[in-house]
Amino acid sequence: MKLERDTIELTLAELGVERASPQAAALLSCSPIDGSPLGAVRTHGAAEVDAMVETARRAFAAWRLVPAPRRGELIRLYADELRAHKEALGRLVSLEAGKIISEGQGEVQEMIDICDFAVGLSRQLHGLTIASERPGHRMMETWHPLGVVGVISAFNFPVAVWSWNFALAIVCGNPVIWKPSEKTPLAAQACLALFGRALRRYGDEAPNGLAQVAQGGREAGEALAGNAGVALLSATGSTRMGREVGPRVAARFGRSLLELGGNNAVIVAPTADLDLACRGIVFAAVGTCGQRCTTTRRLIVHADVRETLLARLRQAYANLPIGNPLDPATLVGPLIDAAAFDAMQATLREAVAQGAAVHGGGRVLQRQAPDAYYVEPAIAMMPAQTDVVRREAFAPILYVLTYRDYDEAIALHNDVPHGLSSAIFTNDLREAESFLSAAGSDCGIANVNLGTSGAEIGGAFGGDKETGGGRESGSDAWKNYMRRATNTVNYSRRLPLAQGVKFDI
Ligand code: UN1
Repeated sequence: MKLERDTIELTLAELGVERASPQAAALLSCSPIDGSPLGAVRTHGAAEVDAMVETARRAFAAWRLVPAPRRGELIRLYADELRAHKEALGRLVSLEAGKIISEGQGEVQEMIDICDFAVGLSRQLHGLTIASERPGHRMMETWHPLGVVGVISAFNFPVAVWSWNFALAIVCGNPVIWKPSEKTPLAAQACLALFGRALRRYGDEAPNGLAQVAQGGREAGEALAGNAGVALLSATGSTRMGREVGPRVAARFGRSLLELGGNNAVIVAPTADLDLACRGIVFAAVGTCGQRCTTTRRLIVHADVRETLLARLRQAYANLPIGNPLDPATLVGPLIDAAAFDAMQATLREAVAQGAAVHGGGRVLQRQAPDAYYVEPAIAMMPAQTDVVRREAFAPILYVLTYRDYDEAIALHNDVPHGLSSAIFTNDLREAESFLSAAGSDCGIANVNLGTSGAEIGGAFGGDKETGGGRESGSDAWKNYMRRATNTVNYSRRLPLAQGVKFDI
């Protein structure tokens, strides 16, 4: 398996991606498809990130005064660029992150969807009018732009997750500085280049510095977290990363929006439609090679349907087309890199030590692609929810646990540190409603009769506990990017005090 240079060069040229000169301090991007280099970008040190914050602060002073619907127009133009170059940007996502073509395209579609959502929102940044207890007074709530927004994103959604933040931040009046994953720097350059085209069409109402990209590793991320000029830092990645970033931002009373790990489970009840369950589980467990934060990692199946469901799952797993993600017939592409492969193997060894019977999990296509890491997704039958099951492993490993009564299933379900996504397959109304109730799933996303991954942008995305508590994308997530002012206006000729306090002078 070898990538054609032409595919790479034409894709980057269409998107207008500039690569670093060989003498610059550079970060090399390699494709997980065959390990070959795609190109390098210049990295940015802490001082440069600080300079970006200064530029963004100046941009903020101007951009916050542009009426929100006009700000929306810029995002509308950006969505035009994304529509025109969806194919190429999706291909770049596949080349750089190893996603299958349809998921790479889907990621760009997710960007277009959030842009459309943000354009509509730009006319709906509504506040409330509140009944005042004082005569001749009116109270209201106003939402103002917040300030510079920093975004740290992960390799597995190299463009969509940034765009959730970016599109909303821009219509809310805020410039954005983006620190993409070190593993997917070119996708970020492409997004920036396409935004540059939208800016040129928009004209000079937009200040310089609305979108900037800080490439590099820890240093760039730490600089964003530590700089008091960054009003909101939205960070997607591991819980370990969140533990470092969150307190650093909190120490300077900045705002953070954390979207960290997940250990998502599917419960399959005795009344479940097993065809539906099988399809929902396989997509969510092996899609993106198990590298979504919403990947199904645990299956909690009722004893009565366990054997039937497992037979179907094994059959589906045995027929999975694993290989080059650019081939439209492929469903499972490669892991991101060697470290991901090693971590998966170490996790499987640990699972065996804790009593697992493991099917699959081994490396495949090694001869065809010696510098890439293709694996058979694994199913691990567990005797109990042991330590290894309670940890998030970013690989296609599906742990199987068995239950007999519904309460036991819910207890197992919630007994992990994370709280991102969850699902139940059942045709029993009581179980379905109970799963969605306060006593049911403790996750930010809870579904009935569909899998844990592949959320639409219209809902709020995120979860609680060690997932970090942030909510991005749809619903009222825009409020993260604005500050709220409570305003009271006295239109009377008296000055009555609240709470009936008397203070006559
Ligand atoms: C992520 O894995 O970080 O719901 C985001 C999903 C996608 C987003 C996942 N829409 O699976």
